[in-house]
This record gives sequence, structure tokens and C-alpha cells, in this order.
Amino acid sequence: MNIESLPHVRALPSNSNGRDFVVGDLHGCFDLLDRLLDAVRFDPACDRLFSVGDLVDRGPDSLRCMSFLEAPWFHAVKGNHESMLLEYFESYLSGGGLDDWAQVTRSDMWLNGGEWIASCYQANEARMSPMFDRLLEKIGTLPLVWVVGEGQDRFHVLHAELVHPDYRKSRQKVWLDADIDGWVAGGKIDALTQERLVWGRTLMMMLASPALPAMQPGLSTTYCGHTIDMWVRSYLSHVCLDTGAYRSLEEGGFGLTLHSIHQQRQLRASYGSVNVVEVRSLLSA
Ligand SMILES: [Mn+2]
Repeated sequence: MNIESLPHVRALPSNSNGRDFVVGDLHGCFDLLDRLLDAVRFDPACDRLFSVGDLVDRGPDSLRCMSFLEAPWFHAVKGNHESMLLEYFESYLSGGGLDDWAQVTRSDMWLNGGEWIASCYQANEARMSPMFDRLLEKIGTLPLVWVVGEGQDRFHVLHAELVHPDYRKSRQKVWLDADIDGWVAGGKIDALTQERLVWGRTLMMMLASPALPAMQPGLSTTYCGHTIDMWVRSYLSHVCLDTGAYRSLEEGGFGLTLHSIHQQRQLRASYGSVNVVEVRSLLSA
């Protein structure tokens, strides 16, 4: 499979038959998403669920979260945890074996919550399980950005941020819809931007401040994750939905957030409570 040939930025039309939802970083928290989808009576026949990536690692059920990739209503982008997984299995994906399993325990992927993959390793054949192989190939096909709908209805989904390489010098801190349209049409994305789309924390850590406007003129609402906070934060049209799903296994205040595009409301599920709660309405800006 030639992963490099697939486009990094892909477009989908608005959902004219059902509703759209976006979920924050899953990190293996399958049960929490299950509860949220029940709470909104998600209808797989017409509704769609977008994921900001980081389906795997750290939480209890990474493989089941990966298996959402086989559902036709599920649309994810690549997070940095998917990138680490693909990087580690690059030669395996192109037909190589896995003889040196001991090496996996020293990889970035393993050290960042990837121990779960041991349960998918078939030592007698020095291969991963067929299900893992199938889902890993799916991960290889994920884009970095989804562009959904047009005009007023348009929104984006990506893992980290659309911060512009010239953000220090220029008044324009982030890429705009017109730039992203160029990428959809096949325009090249510079290497630094590609890195930021998946790994960047400039906006949510360095630039984040109460003075930074929630919306950026010219940039449609862009749902992202990657940087945990107890609350959904909005800066320069980015809405960060990573509210620390896996951290709710041990701490209060965190959970998995599901955002409803049509209702502009958010629900949250956490391991500390059996209830799904409405967080607050947002995007008042
Ligand atoms: Mn991440």
C-alpha cells in the first residue's frame, strides 16, 4: 500500500440527512464513547461521527477504538499517536517481519502508552493479528484534515492546529479557508505545517490567553484535540475538544467530550460517574 499517495486534506459535503458530531481524543476509552452515542441516540444510518484522532494508547481499549475505522459513519484524522504507530510499523506494512519484538519496548510508541499492542502480537508467527493488520492499514489511509460542508455550514477537523509558520512575524497566526481550499485542490503543505497539524501546541499553550479572540475571520470553525484541558477552549476558530478522557480513570474533572454540530452543545462522559452530563453551550463568539 502506498500511503504517501493519499491526500492529506479531504473534503466531504454537509450531512443533509442526519446529524454530525465531533469527539475529542479517545485514547482507548471505548466505553465512554459508547455512552455518549447512546445519550444522543446516534443513528448510524444517517448520522456521522468525526474524530480528532488519537484513538489509541493510554486508555483501556485501544483496539476497539481503532475498530471504529471500519464503520462507514466514522471519519477520523491522524493524530500523533496514529503517526507513531505507522512510523513504527512502516517496514512491517510494506511486507517486512517483526522478528525483533524486544525492540518494540524501546520505541516511542511503546513509551507513550502503546503497551497494548503486545496483546495483538502473535509470537509464534512473528506477526500481528489479522485484525490489527487490517486496522493499521485503515490508519494509513486517514487524512490530516477533514473539510466538511461549505459556506456558513463549513467546519474542519484535525488533530492539533492550523498555526502558520510565520505566526511570529505576521498578523496572520493561522491558515485560512482559502489556504485550505488550495490544499484540497492538491496544493503542497510545507513540512512545518504538516508537523503542526499533528503535533503542534503553539496555539493552545504558547499563544493561548484570554485576550486571544475565539474566532479568526476567514477561518471556519476547526475542531481539534491533542492538548488536554478540563474545559473546551476556543482560540482563533480552533475548538479544542481534548478534555482528558483517559485521565478520568484516576482524576475528577476530566472526561470525553462529544460536540454536536447541529445543536452546538457538548456532552461529557467520564469514568468517575455513570451520568453523561451537558458541559455548557459554546461558540457564543
Ligand atoms: Mn495527541
